[in-house]
Amino acid sequence: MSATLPDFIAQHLSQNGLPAELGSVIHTLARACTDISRQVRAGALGGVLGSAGSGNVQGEEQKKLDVLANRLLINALAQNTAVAGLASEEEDSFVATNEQGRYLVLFDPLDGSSNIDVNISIGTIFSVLEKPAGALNTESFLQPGRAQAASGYVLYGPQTLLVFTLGHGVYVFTLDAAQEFVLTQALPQIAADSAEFAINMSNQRHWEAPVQQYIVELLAGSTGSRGKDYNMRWVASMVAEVHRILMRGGVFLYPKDARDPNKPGKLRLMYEANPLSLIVEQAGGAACDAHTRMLDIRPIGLHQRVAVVLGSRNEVDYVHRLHQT
Ligand code: AHM
Ligand code: MG
Repeated sequence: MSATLPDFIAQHLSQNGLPAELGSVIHTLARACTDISRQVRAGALGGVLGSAGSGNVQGEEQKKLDVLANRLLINALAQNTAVAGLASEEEDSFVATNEQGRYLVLFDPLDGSSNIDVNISIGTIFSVLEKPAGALNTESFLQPGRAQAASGYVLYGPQTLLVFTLGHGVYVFTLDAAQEFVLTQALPQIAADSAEFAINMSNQRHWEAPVQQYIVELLAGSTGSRGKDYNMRWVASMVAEVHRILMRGGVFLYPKDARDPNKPGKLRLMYEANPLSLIVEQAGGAACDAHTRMLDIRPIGLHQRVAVVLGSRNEVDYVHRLHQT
């Protein structure tokens, strides 16, 4: 069980007939995230907290650590000849890197930005796609989540964890004192049923009727139609919510709401929803946008937003059914 990342990757690639370049992309991501972890842990001592004084393409305020993490990832990935191009939540458009590269990497450099300055878990989320033949353009990246060759995240919490899938189950690594990732859990499974939900309740009045109904049922607990009491959590770092669900089940919702008709959700399909949905599905859970299975959505834009419902299969299926009636 205590394999180091290089040992695990070598064995996992050969067992599953996967290309060495895919392993090298994971190594590069792991190394860059080790650097990010170091910066996160330094906090005020490293002068990395606070606002960067800039905005990203989506008009969101960038934190110093958002900018730093983005730079560390771009610099590391650009040096890997297996990476043809990358796309980041913090960049306006894609970045071409190595013409001969086989893979495209998409990432949210630091998810949970509002938690950076308050010492609450944040993370890096990544998605790896095969580059289609021909010239690299935005279209090259617009592949459904089902096509991901790998996805995962690094969670900077009480421990720094690397969690990823190469399409053959999910593996969890813990960063040790020598800054090496060591395998600490293989093939976690998300229970089909759960009694824990995560949603930002402050948006309640903006939700559509099926989500309103679902949450009313959960809040009614054992006195309502669901017949059991539910617990609620909201970290405001999706990466941390997904990790909790991976460890002990639950359902996470960031639903569509009525505030801005141009934004069918807050979260981003390519940098957040797809990579985390692949992790959830690989662990036996389910993910959708309330209507369509997340991994089947045909992307139309790099920064596309989407509604998200993911986690324990029976809860996600139930929310899906509520939207069909
Ligand atoms: P970010 O990528 O700018 O950090 O935004 C995404 C985050 C998610 O991690 C989290 O689920 C959500 O935004 C929290 O939103 P809210 O501010 O509504 O709690
Ligand atoms: Mg994010």
